[in-house]
Amino acid sequence: MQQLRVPDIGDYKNIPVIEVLIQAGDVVDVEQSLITLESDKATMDVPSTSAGTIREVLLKPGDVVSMGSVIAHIEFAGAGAHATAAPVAEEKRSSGAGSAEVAPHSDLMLQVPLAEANAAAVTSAASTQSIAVAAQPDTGAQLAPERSTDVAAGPSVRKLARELGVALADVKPGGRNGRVLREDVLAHAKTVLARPVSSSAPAAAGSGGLELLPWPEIDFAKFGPVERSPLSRIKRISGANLHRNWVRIPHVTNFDQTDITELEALRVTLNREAREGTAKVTLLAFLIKACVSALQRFPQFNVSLDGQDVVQKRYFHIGFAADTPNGLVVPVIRDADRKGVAAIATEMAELAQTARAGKLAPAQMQGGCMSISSLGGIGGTHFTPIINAPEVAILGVGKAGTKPMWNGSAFEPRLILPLSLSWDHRAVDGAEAGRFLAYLATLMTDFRRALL
Ligand code: CAO
Repeated sequence: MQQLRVPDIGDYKNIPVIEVLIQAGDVVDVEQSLITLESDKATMDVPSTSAGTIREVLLKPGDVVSMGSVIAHIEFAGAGAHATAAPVAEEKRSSGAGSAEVAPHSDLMLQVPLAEANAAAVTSAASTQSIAVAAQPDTGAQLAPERSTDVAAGPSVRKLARELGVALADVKPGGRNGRVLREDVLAHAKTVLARPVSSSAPAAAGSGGLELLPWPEIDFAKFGPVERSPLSRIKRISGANLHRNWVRIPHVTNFDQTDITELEALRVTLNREAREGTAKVTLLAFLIKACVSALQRFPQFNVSLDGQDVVQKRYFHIGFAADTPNGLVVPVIRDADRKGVAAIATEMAELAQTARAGKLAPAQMQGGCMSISSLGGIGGTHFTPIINAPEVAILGVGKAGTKPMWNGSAFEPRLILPLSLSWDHRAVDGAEAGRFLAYLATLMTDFRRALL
């Protein structure tokens, strides 16, 4: 029988134990967390330096400890089990009967300011989530569960939550001061697993969830010949993301139109005069530039929501939906504010080609501030594009057509481009969206304004 003690924890003394993660009878491994301590600056887990069976736990939440305090009595695992230097060190320690010969500071599993620990949890939670829905074409950390940064929990609890794919923010805390404990995470995971799951939609989360009927199971073959094949990988990934975005974002879509007669004339001239081998200047390249100007003028659209926080972006990366043989992808033009229309058109052509070859790297689809979905080359007027979270707006572009427009004294034929703007009503209001779209329309009619 040996003693497990609190190692060197720097200058800290009399630190409260906020969680005891073991009980008598538990079999622990080296590095397994025993207790969680919380000073005014940091939360830290104290890991075991030995493997074996816990015979007695000497601490409870609320006790205060310093270096050398005994945590528990452990009976070592059989000879050879987890043979590391740690048990030896432990033996020496106990034979020294309470001497200060304790594990080094680096034995602490984690010692970081709470904010950093939370940030790490958010990032990892994001990656867990993206595995759950397959890869995330865009967005990374912003897809993390909301409010995770506000949750009080020790590092080992965060680790457990990450491993189980549990969003800490969704867990009902059972500890003091709203602290989420290990048992809370396990109980939450059990409850979620026990819920009935419909084949088409995630289970309703708590009260107020979508209590949808199960997806109908139909034998289509009884109506006629059918073939069955799995969805493409891109469709599975984008489908899961689109579904989440559609369900979780309160979308509103505004419609407008803009007179692009002069711009189209300029575009045609530029392409006629273009040197051999240069990429065609496209309408979409102008639209990307116009979106940058609109984001600069209305920065409330260049944000992402992160729990109760608004992340204001100071960069201007614009995504564009590209139709590929395997499905929809959204490559991103980075720093579009620092690029000219011709450079953007060239980059777009390259990205679209890479996308169609199925060779886009994940980084080429990340970091967008807003996206554009253009169906103009195909047809249709207005539509309601789904916001590419964590962006808060997406521009839908329809097919331009010549329309009779009243100029104050007569009708004249003008080239009119239909525009749709879907926006997240949590981030922006209707009046702002109206102004954003009206400004964008004005720019497309007179692109000189983008210079202002
Ligand atoms: N109105 C009328 N014509 C348009 C137009 C518009 N809004 N936009 C483009 N066109 C015309 C162009 O003038 C061009 O004609 P010419 O060859 O005669 O010059 C033709 O359509 C092709 O356009 P383009 O080469 O400029 O390509 P693009 O910029 O329109 O599109 C890309 C590039 C990658 C966006 C497109 O190939 C694509 O994948 N579009 C589909 C996007 C999509 O799937 N959106 C839906 C997402 S939600 O499911």
